[in-house]
Amino acid sequence: MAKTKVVVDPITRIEGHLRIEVQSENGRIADAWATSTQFRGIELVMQGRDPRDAWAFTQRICGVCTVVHAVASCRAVEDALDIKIPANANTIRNLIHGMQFVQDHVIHFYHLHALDWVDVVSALKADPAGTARIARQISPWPNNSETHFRAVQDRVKTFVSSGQLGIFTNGYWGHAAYKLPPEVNLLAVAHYLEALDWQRDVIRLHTIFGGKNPHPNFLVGGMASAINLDETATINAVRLSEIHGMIRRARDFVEQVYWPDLLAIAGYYKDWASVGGGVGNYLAVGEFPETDVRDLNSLYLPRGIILAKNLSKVLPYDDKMVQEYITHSWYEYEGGDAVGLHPSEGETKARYTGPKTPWTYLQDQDRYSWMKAPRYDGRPMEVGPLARMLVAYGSGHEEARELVKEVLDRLQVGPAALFSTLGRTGARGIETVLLARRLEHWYDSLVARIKGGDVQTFNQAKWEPSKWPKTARGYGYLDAPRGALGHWVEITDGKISRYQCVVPSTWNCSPRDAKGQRGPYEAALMDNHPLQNPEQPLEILRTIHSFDPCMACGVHVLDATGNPVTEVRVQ
Ligand code: NFE
Ligand code: MG
Repeated sequence: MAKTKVVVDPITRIEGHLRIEVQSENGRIADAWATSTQFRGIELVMQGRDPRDAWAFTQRICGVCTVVHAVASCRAVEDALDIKIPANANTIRNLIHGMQFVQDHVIHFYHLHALDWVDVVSALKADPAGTARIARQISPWPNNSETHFRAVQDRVKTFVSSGQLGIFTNGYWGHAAYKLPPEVNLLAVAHYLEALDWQRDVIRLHTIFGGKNPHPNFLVGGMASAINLDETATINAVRLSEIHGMIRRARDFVEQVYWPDLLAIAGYYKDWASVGGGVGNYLAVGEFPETDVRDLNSLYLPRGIILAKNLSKVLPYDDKMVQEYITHSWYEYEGGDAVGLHPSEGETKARYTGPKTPWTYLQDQDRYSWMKAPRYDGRPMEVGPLARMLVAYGSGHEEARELVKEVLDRLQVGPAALFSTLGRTGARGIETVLLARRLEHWYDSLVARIKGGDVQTFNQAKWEPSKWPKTARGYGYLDAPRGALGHWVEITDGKISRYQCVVPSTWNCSPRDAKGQRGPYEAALMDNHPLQNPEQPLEILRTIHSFDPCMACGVHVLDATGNPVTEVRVQ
C-alpha cells in the first residue's frame, strides 16, 4: 500500500506552534505525531521571585486563556501558605473565570473551529430569505432577518470579488467534506462576524473586576476589587448593574445563537460522532468552588477520573498520581530520561536534539516535541470540556445530564457518540450553556453578600513573608477552558525555589511516553476518518481543532529574560 507522509505545520486557528504529522495509507491515517516546535520555559523565569508576584508572570503564559494561570498560581501560593480567601473574592474569581470560559468557548466555536465545518464561499450562493427561515425555526434571536443575512452576504461578496478573503484566506473552500447547504453556511458566517462584537462586549466584566483584559489583576489572599457602594472608583451599584447586563447578554447569545447553531451544524456531521475518540481516559480536576477551593464537594463542575470510557464509574482524582515523562521530548532529567517525575519534583532542562531544518520529518526522530508527556497512573488522559462533561454526567450532575440528553436526542445518537470529535465539540457547547446560566447565580450571591454588609475581598493575615514558614509547598488546581491545569510551587526563605505547571494542552498534545503510548491528539487521529485529499487535510483539522489546542500554554511560553529561543527554534 502506498504510504504518504503528511505534515501540517503550522496548524492555524490555534494559539502557538503546533505541527501534526501523519502517515497515511491510501488516505487512512496509520500513525500520527503531535509536536510543539517552540520552547520558552516559564518555569525557569519563576526561580527566585516573590511568590506574591507569581500570578502576574504565569498569567502571561498565554493570551488566549488569560485569567487561568493567574488563578491557579494564586491558589498554589495560598495552598502553600495556608491562606483562606474571603467569600467575595472566591465569587469574583468564579465570575471572571466563568466569563472567560463563555467567551473562550464561543470564540473557539465560531472563530477557531467553525470553518472546519462551514464553507464560507458556499455562503455566497445562499438565498438570504432561506437562511432567515432556518434561523427563525431554531432561535428567537432578533438579528435573524433576511435583511441582516443579505447585508452579511454582500459584505463577504465584497471581500471575495476584491480577491482578498481577508480573515477567510486559505480555507479549503469547496472541499468535498463540507456538507452544509449554502443557507446554513451563511447563517454560520453571519454569526461568526456577530460573535466578534459580542465577545468584546461581554469580556469587559474583566475590566471592572480586574482593571483590564487580557490579563486582569489578581491578588494572593483575595481580589484587588474593592467594593464600596458609596464610591465612584470601586465596585458600586453602577458597576454591578453593568456586570449584570454583560452576564445577560452573554447568556442570550449562548442560548439563542451558539447553542442552536451548534445543534443545527452537528446534524449534518453525525458521521463525526463515531470517530476521533482517542485515548478514552478522561481527567477533570474540577472547577468553580462555591465556597472554598479546599471544599471539593462545593465544586460546580466535579472532579474525577474516567478510564476506558466507563461512564458508570467515576474514580477519585489524586494529584500524586500525576507524572511527566520526557522520553520523546527535548528535555533531560537528572535521574535518567525513562522515569516519570511528579510535578512537585519536576525539572525543566531543555536539550534540543531535533533537526535544524523545518522540512525534516519529525516522525523519523525518537524525540520530537517540546511538550512533556503527562500521565495519570501511567495512562495518557484527555482533559477539557469533554472530560468535564463526562465526569459531571457520570457523577449525576443534573443540569449536565439534561443537556447531554438533549443533544443525544436531537441528533438521535447513543451515549457512545460522546467519545468522538463531534462529542468533544458538543461537550464544549453544553458546558458553555451551563456556565452562562451559572454566572447569574454567582452574581446574585455576590450582590446578596454585599447587601448583607460583607464587602471584604482580601485576607491580609499572611501577606508579610515574616509570617511564612521557612519552606512550603503548594498545589493550585484549576479546570481551565481547555482542561485540567495544575501549578506546583515550592517556597524557600520567602522566594520561589521551584515552579511547575502541568497544563491542559500538555496533557492533550503530549507525545509518546516511556512505554511508547501515544498522547490524546495522536490517538484521536489514529481513530479518524481517512483523508479525502492529503493536500487538503481537513479531517486532521477537524479532530485536532475539536481539542482547542494551545501550544503557548502547553510549553509555558513566555520569554522575559532571553531564554534560548533562537538557539532552539526549528529553523
Ligand atoms: Ni493558552 Fe490554556 C486553557 C491553560 S490550554 S489556552 O484553557 O491552562 O493548555
Ligand atoms: Mg510544565
